[in-house]
Amino acid sequence: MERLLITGAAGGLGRMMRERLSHVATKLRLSDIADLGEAGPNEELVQCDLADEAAVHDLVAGCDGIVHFGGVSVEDRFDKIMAGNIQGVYNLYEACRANGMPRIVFASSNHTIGFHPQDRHLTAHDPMKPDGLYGVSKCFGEAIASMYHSKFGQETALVRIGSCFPRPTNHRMLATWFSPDDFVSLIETVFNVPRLGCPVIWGVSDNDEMWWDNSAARYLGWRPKDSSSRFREEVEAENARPAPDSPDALWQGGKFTADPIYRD
Ligand code: NAI
Ligand code: 15L
Repeated sequence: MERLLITGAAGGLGRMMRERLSHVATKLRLSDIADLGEAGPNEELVQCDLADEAAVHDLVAGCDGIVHFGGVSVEDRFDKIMAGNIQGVYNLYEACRANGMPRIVFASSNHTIGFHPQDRHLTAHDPMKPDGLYGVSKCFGEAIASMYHSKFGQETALVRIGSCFPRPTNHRMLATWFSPDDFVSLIETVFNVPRLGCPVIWGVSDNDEMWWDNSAARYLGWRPKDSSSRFREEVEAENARPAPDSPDALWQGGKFTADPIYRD
């Protein structure tokens, strides 16, 4: 494709993906509210607050695909979540509707279903059970994507990311780890398949312990190749096993289930 927009490009995932996705498009348009550093040879940098509707319309104009990482990525005050993840996602979908409906990879989260217990195996059709306001905002993102698909045909991959970091660092992440390489191969698939639709895709590697069943998205032809198993010994040596009655051992969303409602 000619131009791929990556929002949230100054964040953890954005920084990991910036180089890894440079082959996907002739130009990468990288955006964040935060500083993005120096532009590389095929990069355009645009500082933009997702809550600013006019700025998001300009940001999306001329883009052929979008990887939407931008927004609040953990539990926080509602006003902050509302600006980035609710107003921001509405602005993004309206900007796409006005600009040829480029395909979107939406960085949803396991915290949409965090209050399901770890011994429950989930498919894409199981009910949401968000574990905080952050999780609720990702449910909103999935809902708006679904509505724009049904009403206008806007295609979005709703990737419920487990834990996408260079390596798993605790016991829960042995089940939730999504390797950056597997995420890149998923993004390549999303932009290459003839028909995407608006599937929920579990963003998880082929880990030994598996809570999520991706069969509803099998038509895409994507299969993860990595597994957290090669890190198991290190993770077990570095971390005590969580107590059986602790959030990290009970709930798929782990510690997020114990977060308060932040107000100040
Ligand atoms: P991050 O917090 O490191 O990056 C998010 C970026 O969004 C930041 O650079 C921040 O400045 C930017 N941002 C926040 N509010 C904004 C606004 N109003 N306007 C413009 N930019 C704004 O998070 P990370 O880990 O890179 O995650 C990226 C996306 O993936 C997030 O949407 C997160 O919810 C989602 N995700 C990440 C997971 C992971 O394992 N890293 C797991 C599940 C979901
Ligand atoms: C998320 O949704 C967060 O954005 C990320 O920072 C991790 O906490 C991840 O979930 C997780 O559950 O490990």
